[in-house]
Amino acid sequence: MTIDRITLFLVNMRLTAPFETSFGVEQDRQCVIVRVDADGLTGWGECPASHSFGYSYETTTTVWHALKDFLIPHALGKPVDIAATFELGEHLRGHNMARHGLESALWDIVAQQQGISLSKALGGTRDRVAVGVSIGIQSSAEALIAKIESYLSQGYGRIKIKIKPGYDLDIVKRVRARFPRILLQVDANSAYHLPDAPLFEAMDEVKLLLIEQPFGWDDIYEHSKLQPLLDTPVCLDESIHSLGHAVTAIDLGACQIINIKPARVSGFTESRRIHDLCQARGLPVWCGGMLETGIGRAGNVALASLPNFTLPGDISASNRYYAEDIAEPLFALNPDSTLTVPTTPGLGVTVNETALNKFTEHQEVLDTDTHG
Ligand code: OSB
Ligand code: MG
Repeated sequence: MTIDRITLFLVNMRLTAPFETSFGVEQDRQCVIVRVDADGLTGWGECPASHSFGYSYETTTTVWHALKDFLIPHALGKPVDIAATFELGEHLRGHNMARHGLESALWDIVAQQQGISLSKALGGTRDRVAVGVSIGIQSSAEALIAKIESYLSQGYGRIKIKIKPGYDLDIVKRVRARFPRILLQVDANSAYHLPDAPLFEAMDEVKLLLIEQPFGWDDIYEHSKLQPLLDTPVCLDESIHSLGHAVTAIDLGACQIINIKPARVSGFTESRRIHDLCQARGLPVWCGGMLETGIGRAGNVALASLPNFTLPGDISASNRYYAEDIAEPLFALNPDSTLTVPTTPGLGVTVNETALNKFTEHQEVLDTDTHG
């Protein structure tokens, strides 16, 4: 394809409630939306970085820089495909969320050109994907239990709770005592270190589905020392940025499950490679979330339709995040705790440009005139 024009949107959308993790609290969610116009078609992607550091070193500012000053000038006005864009992105040595935003928009266009859904284009095999809900840190155990009750009554069949030092074993035990049979998992977002291993050994009795990213955001070694001490599977999120990291983690026995977020690993191309590796090595994967708008959510749903995504994803219904979204139709929870995979060509959602403009703080058009 030949890209004529790329438009970047700095978007700010208010979450229906603040979302607190071990690295901070967020209510006004910034992201960068990428619109690509090529061969008479329009594709969309989302870079779910935040206004500030926390989950990773990427922010909306670094994403903008990587896209505007490097990726986009090299992509405009000459024939490009997804493989070439992936190779180009490798030169960045990181900035995976920026890469993902552009790559997603290209996948959207390629699937439209083939007249198939993104799910089909990626090799998806399911028409519905199992999902759960990720619940931020609450003010008390009672407040957390009330939230869980509310999400269970909405039909969510898997609950993930965020933990941090001082809000961990005791809270998790109280939740388990109140809900003895639910599918329950925890996410520490890198808040602990190896000397905290006894805390996680004590969690074995709580019968969690998995413990997500207990140790450093870039650590694999300490996790490899923890996993053998536990019956509960360790799941890596922050530490896995590439296929190479996944190979290292599996070879070292650092985890038994991997959370794949396309934005964290540079896009759908690398996501699929990690998916295939895990399938061959016997590890289940699931699709994580980054509080995406309907654009990023559609991509996550498509990815989660691949066969080895056998655990419920952090891809909740649109109304769990935003009162008003920028893409339609909204994703709604089915009674069996699934979301339906779109079947129309491409991402399968339509961007509501009125809503997009309303939430856009800044926008910039880059085209072959500016980057001839
Ligand atoms: O660690 O999975 C995480 C949200 C923002 C950043 C990191 C994480 C999360 C979530 C929410 O857990 C997942 C979602 O529902 O989008
Ligand atoms: Mg996580």
